[in-house]
Amino acid sequence: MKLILAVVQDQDSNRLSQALVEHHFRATKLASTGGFLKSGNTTFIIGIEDIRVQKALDVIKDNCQSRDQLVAPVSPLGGNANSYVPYPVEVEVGGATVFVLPVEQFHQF
Ligand code: 2BA
Ligand code: 2BA
Repeated sequence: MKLILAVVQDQDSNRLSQALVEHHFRATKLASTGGFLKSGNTTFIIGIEDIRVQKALDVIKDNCQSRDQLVAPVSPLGGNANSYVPYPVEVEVGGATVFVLPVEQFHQF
């Protein structure tokens, strides 16, 4: 068994939820926050048999898209003035950042 952790953009989370249900995958959604942009994203936890991992990855890939996002400048107050960028910078936020971990045990009580 494997555990898939997928960090996706909030805009894609409902579509991905529906697609996972349609394909009979079980999942849990957590509200999360990106460390860099400090804005909301969604983390899916999907416990799954090894043989179905690739299909789940395909579903994630098909339902999540990358987007460019502007990062507003942050005042250097209390921070490092040398790294201060006074204008918005565009970053590409990926469709999904996915980790696949081995599961040692799975219980449902
Ligand atoms: P939910 O996804 O809201 O599912 C609630 C209950 O609905 C499940 O109870 C199960 O009885 C049923 N269910 C869910 N998905 C189904 C499906 N594709 N086909 C048929 N029935 C389905 P539990 O199995 O006790 O799960 C309780 C909660 O634990 C789930 O809430 C989900 O948040 C989490 N969970 C369960 N299995 C998971 C897994 N393999 N990976 C990640 N999270 C899981
Ligand atoms: P955030 O940390 O808010 O990052 C959003 C986007 O900003 C990233 O997109 C990347 O393009 C850029 N970025 C992040 N950290 C950066 C840095 N130190 N320097 C320059 N640019 C940076 P993605 O890479 O597609 O990541 C989207 C979200 O996925 C991240 O949101 C984070 O929540 C999660 N994530 C990405 N890589 C991760 C990792 N290795 N471990 C845990 N979570 C990760």
